[in-house]
Amino acid sequence: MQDPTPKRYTDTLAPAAVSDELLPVIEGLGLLDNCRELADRGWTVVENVGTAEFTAALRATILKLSSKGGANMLLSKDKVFAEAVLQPELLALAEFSVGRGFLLSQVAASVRDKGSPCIGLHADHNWLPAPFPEHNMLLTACWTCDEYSEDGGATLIVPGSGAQRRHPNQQECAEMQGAIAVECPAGSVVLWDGNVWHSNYPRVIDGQRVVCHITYSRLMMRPVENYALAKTELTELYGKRMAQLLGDDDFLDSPNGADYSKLIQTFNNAKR
Ligand SMILES: O=C(O)CCC(=O)C(=O)O
Repeated sequence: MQDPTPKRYTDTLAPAAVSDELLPVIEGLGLLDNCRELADRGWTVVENVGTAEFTAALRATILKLSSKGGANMLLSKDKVFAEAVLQPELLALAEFSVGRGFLLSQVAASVRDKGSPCIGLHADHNWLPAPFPEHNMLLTACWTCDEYSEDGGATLIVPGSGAQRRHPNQQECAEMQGAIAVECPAGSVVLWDGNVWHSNYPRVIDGQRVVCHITYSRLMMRPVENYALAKTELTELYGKRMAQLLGDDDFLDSPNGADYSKLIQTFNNAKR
């Protein structure tokens, strides 16, 4: 008879380790080197994810849904996004990086024309206080629908920055010393952990750089109890501090996609 009590771990898998259960999946997909790169330098590129037709469909759908340089809250807007977030390569690398039972955090898109502004140097652990933990909390996967080149406005990375386990300061943001462009063909997925300092280059050539930005997060720090259905009533009854307790004071978990009006406030709150 099967033991009805599930095995309970008392240890924690080391940040760079691949679990016994995940290893055959990673090996089967040929992603062992990508795991090593994520662990050692904090970023990696997987080329030829999905088919060229899929990437073309993703690009066309993003362009259809985007306004003012992008779109967010995309998962339920077209099946192409569900297919993207469920790609076996992405799921395997997300489990490696942010742990079994990881969550989808965001499905957004950017469309960058010639002259589009740069996003600015940052680490995606932006709502975590420094020093960042040893285990990664947030994995970003950028599906490139166009070739990534420096002139084309590719993502830039500061190699070695992740080891500092902190946010870049204002001088580092201005200087971006040692930054390199991530160069890869359309149909690649560029992944980085929450520690790596990154931004993007200005696009100086014609045409558009279209990218689907997917983030996965570790499962922890969600509230134990979910008051989403009672939130409006509780906030009306008890006011602003209740709104904060129920997550209305930050840009996370917003019903219409990331609420960028609260972005700076969120990042500041996380550091105080
Ligand atoms: O658009 C890019 O190249 C960088 C995007 C980025 O910084 C992010 O998704 O955190």
